[in-house]
Amino acid sequence: MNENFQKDIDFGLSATNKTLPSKYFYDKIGDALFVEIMNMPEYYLTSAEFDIFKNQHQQLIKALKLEKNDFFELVELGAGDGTKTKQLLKALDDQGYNFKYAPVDISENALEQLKASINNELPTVKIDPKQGDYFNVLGDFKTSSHPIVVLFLGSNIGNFNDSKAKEFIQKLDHNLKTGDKILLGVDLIKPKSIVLPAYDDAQGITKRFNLNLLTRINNELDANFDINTFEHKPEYNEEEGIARSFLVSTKDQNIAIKSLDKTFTFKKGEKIHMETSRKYNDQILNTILEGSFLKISDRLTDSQHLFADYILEKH
Ligand code: AVJ
Repeated sequence: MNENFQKDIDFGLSATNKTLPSKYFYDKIGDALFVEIMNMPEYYLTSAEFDIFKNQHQQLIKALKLEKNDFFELVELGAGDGTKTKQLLKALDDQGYNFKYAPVDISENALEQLKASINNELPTVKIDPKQGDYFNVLGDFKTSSHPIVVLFLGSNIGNFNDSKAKEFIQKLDHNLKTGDKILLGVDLIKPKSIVLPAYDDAQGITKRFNLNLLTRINNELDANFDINTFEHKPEYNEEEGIARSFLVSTKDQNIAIKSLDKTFTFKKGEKIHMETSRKYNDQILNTILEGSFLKISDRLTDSQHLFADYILEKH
């Protein structure tokens, strides 16, 4: 991990347009800040998707075309705390569906906590957590004889640029059988007046979330970023439907990263691209699905039409 981290940071800061991978936001402090983000009034994504799971779980079950007597597996990629998923698990369990829940997460700690809370709140639900990178576990369910439903919620796919998203979908496609489904949660393209505040909150939590990666580089790679000399600047382009977050250097400066034995030069006003948060509609999702055997079979949205959970079926 540390070797990849070091390599990725070096690569990103050496580029003409400096960039850092947002997947490294999530250390212990980053995880806690993301929980704060999900609870901010401006961050509509989490509550909108929760609204779908709470109020439309029956429609979800119907759209997934599940059979009560056929055992199936619900695999959740990047499960987190499972708040939304528990709504669906409870409904399936109450109605006597025959299934097991297999949450996949990088964090052993997150999985332990999720397992404990499921055992406590939904003691009759079978849970089989898998620790690891999404892609490493995908191969495991290729050989399964029972139907698979993959949950990839929370607009997590939004952090991929379109070519990475395509790559991800192709890999999923290759590992699924005909009839398997994906429940894909995405944020919908909408006006800037709604999207931008979600990434530029009044309390400055998202700013701390971004700056935390610089602190992480300071701590883990022995660097000397002064986080007071970087400003948080999110942008949103409504035509393309992409939000991007940047940190902007407020002065000319050199940053030394000792473990790399390198110095990086920043001009006043120079930006580091920190995160991409892509928003979707049917047309964009269809271009991502092109060339795969996955097709949109259904789509549920929250009452305010902010967020969508798509059901994709492998043909
Ligand atoms: C977890 C990728 C869905 O892009 O909206 C929240 C992460 N970044 N605020 C997003 C995030 C800043 C989030 N995702």
